[in-house]
Amino acid sequence: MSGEVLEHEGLADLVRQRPGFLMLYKFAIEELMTKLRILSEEFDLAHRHDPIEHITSRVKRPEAIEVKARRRGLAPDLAAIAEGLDDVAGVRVVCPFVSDVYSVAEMLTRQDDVELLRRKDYIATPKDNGYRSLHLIVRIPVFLSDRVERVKVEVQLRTIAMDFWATLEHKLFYKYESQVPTDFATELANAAGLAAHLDSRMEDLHQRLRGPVDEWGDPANPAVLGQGG
Ligand code: 0O2
Repeated sequence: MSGEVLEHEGLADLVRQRPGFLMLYKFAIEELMTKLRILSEEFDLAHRHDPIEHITSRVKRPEAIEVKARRRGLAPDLAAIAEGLDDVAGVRVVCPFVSDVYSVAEMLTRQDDVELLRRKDYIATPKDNGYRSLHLIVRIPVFLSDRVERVKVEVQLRTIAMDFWATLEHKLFYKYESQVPTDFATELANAAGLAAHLDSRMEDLHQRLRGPVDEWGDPANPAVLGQGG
């Protein structure tokens, strides 16, 4: 067993022994979920379309933090984890249409207290296996009794079709220990292509049904879909 592995053994225990550490990430998730719920409800009221289908979140388990810290070669302490791991807090936003993914990302990151640290667009440039999603690493303030902490959260935004593919791929192969056999990898990439095709057809229908929109994104002709009044 290498020295590095020995050093990291017990990191999960250290995380567990400091409940305040993971609690900060839980609070950051709650703040972000509130922002997203407000965007969802208000956009729906203003534009008669809810851009968010559902939201899930998780705080990374101490064991998973230990494994990732080791893999990243981080020092086995809490400050190094806070600095070096971007996804201790994770929020996943599932949207109906691809255009919603980008609108939600835009509405979220233009808020004054949301600092965008990194943006990875796996929709514009899918991963080799076919994975598509928009990833944002943001930092948001968490107001505590005696101080303000700025906490990182990974936000994954994707459509229902992207989520379907990613969830099943995660079950089947993600973190598969050995190399995924070529024929399976090809099947997976083809399935991701089908999901992308489905997204583009549904987006097309969505745009056609909405008809022309004014500068606020509202239907220029409110009679479309009986949206008058
Ligand atoms: P889990 O189990 O979902 O928490 P990393 O891979 O994290 O070392 P980076 O640059 O942070 O490096 O990764 P990236 O590419 O931004 O991916 C972060 C997260 O996106 C992953 O977290 C997954 O949740 C998701 N993801 C990325 N690639 C794939 C993929 O090919 N398939 C699926 N299903 N999900 C993916 P974790 O911690 O790796 O996994």
